[in-house]
Amino acid sequence: MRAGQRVVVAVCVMAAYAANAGGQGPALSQPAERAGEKGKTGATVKRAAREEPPKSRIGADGKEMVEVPGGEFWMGCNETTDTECNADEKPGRLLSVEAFRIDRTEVSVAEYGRCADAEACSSDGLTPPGDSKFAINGVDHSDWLQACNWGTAGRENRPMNCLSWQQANAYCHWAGKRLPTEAEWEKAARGIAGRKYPWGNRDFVGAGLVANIADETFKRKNPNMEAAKGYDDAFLETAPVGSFPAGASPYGALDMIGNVSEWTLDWYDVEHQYRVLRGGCWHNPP
Ligand SMILES: [Ca+2]
Ligand SMILES: [Ca+2]
Repeated sequence: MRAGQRVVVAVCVMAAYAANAGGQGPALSQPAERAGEKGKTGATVKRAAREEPPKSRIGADGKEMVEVPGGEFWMGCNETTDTECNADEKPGRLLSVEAFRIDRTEVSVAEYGRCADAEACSSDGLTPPGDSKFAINGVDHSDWLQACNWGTAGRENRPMNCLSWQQANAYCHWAGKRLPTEAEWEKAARGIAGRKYPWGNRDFVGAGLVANIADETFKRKNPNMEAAKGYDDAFLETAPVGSFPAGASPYGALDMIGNVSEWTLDWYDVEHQYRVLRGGCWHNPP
C-alpha cells in the first residue's frame, strides 16, 4: 500500500528485539528459494533456544507484546486462496525473518500521550483545523477528519491516528523499540502458510466479528462508498484498540486488518518517497 508522509489513518505497531537475539535486530535475512508451487510454503518453523522466558510487557510504554518465531513464511499473494491480489503483492514468495516481538494492539491515544508528555513525541498536526480538506480520488471526504482521535475527550483507548511516519517512528524509539519491517508485519499478521486474513481464509461474512472495516454501518453513512456486504462491525469510524479478539493473528496480534493502518520501516518505492503502510483501515472494504 502506498502512503505519503501524512495520512488520515496511520499508527505504528512495533517490534522489539527478541530477548535471545543477542542485541541483533530482526533484520530480514536473504529471501528464501521460491516455492516450486505457488501457495505452497513447505515452511518449517524452528523455535530458537532461549535462556529465559519471554517477557510479555516490554518497553517504556509497557505494552503487551506477542512473540513471533523466526523462520520462513509465505509473503505476498497466495493465489491458492486469493484471486484479488494487487500487482504489488505479486509474486508471492518465501521469506525468512529472525524471531521478534510485536505489540498485541495498535498504539492508543493514551499511550502516545505519555510519549508526548515525556516530550519524546510531537503533537504537531495531529488535530486537523476545522476548515481542513481531505479527498480521495477527487471525492471530498473532509468529514472523515473528525476520525482523527488526538485531543478528543473519551477517545483515550482509540488507536493513535493521523500521524506521520516520523511521529510513529519517534514513538517506537521512545518505547525502546522500532517499527516493524514489512516482512515482520506480514508474518505477525498471517503466520507462515499464506493465510488470506489473520484469522484464516474465511471471508468476513461467516468469520464472525473479526475486524473494523468499511461495513454496513459505514455504508449507511457513506452510501457511495464500497463496503463489505452483509458484515456489520457496528463501528462507523475507529474502534477502541483490541476490540476484535476473534480476528487475532496466529500469534495473537489484533487489528492487523482494519481499524487503522500501520506504518512499517520499509520504503515503498526505489525513489524513497513513500513508506509502506499495511493493514487497511475503517474506511477500506475487504
Ligand atoms: Ca466499521
Ligand atoms: Ca490495524
